[in-house]
Amino acid sequence: DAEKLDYRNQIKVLLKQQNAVLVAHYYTDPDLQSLAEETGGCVSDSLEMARFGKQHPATTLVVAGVKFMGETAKILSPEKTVLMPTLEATCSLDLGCPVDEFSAFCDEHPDREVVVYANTSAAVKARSDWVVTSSIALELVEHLHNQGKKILWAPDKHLGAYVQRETGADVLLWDSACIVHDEFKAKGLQDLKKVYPDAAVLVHPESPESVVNLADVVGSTSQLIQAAQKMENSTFIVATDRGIFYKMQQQAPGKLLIEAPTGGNGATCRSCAHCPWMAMNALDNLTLELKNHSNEVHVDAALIEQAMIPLNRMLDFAK
Ligand code: CIZ
Ligand code: SF4
Repeated sequence: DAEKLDYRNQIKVLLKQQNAVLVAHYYTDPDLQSLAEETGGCVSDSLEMARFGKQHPATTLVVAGVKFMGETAKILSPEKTVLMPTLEATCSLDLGCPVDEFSAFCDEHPDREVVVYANTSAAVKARSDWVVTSSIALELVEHLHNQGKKILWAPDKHLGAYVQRETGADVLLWDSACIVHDEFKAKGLQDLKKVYPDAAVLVHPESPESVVNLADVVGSTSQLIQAAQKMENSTFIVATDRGIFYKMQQQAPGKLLIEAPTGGNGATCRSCAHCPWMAMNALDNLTLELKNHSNEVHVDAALIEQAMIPLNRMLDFAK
C-alpha cells in the first residue's frame, strides 16, 4: 500500500545518503527482507549476517534482527556505526543466560571447553572459548570431541542435546530454550504427517528432541532453505519461525510449505511460531532510526576486544 511504499522509498534514500547497508534476519518481516534484497543488503542467518556486515564496505550497518545480532556486528566491525530499528528486541536464550551465573558455572568446570551459541550477550561471548551458530555447531563440537575435549554448552539445551546425541561428545548443558521452537509439538506433527504423507519434515534443532526425532532434515535456517530447494518432495512441513517462509518460498517456488503445529491437536497457532522480538522490527521504526540514530549499538571496548576472539574463531572455522 501507499504508506509502505513511502517508507520503502524513504529508507532507500536514507541508506544511500548515509553509506549504510541493511542486514536482515530470515525471521524478520518480509517487508524488511525484500527491502534488504532490493538495496544490496543481505538476508540470512546470524552467521552470514556477521560475515556480511564485517566484509561490506558500508560505514553504517543497519541490523534488522535481535540485540545479539547488533552486538555481534559491532564487535566484528567496531569502526562501523551499527543501528537497529529497536534496542528492545532481545532473545529468550540471551535472557536465560546472565553473565554472572554463566561465569560461575564456567569457573566450576575449568576442564571443559566453553562453547556458546551466537544467541548470547557480548559478555557471555567474551567468557567463551568458541562461539557457534546452529549451522556449524555439529562440526565444531565434533572437531573438539576428536581432540578429546569435553564441552560446556550454553544456552540452548535442545540444540546442545542434539549436538551431544549426534557427536557422542561429553557435553554439559546450560538450561535454557528458545520460546518459539520450544513450542513445537510431536503429537501434532505426527497427525499432520498423516494428512501429508509425502511431505518432508524440516526441523530446526532448537526444537524439542521428540520433534527433532520426526524430522527428515535437521538443520539451521540456511540448511532448511537449501533442503526445500534441493529435495524432490513437493510439500514440506517446517518447524522453525514462520518468518523463514518468505525466503524458503522464493528459493523453492511452486512447493507447498506448511507450518509445523505448535498445539497438541494439529492446529497451528498463527502467532506462536513467530519470535515476538524479531517482530519488533518494522518499516516505520527502521525509517525513524535512519533519521534519528537513537538506537545505535554500543559495546564496551574491553568486551569487544575479548568477544572478538571467539567470534573470529567462528568465522575462520566456518570458512
Ligand atoms: O533462532 C534463531 O534466532 C536463529 C536460528 C538464529 C540464527 O542462527 O540465524
Ligand atoms: Fe531467540 Fe528464539 Fe527469537 Fe531466535 S527465535 S531470537 S532463538 S527467541
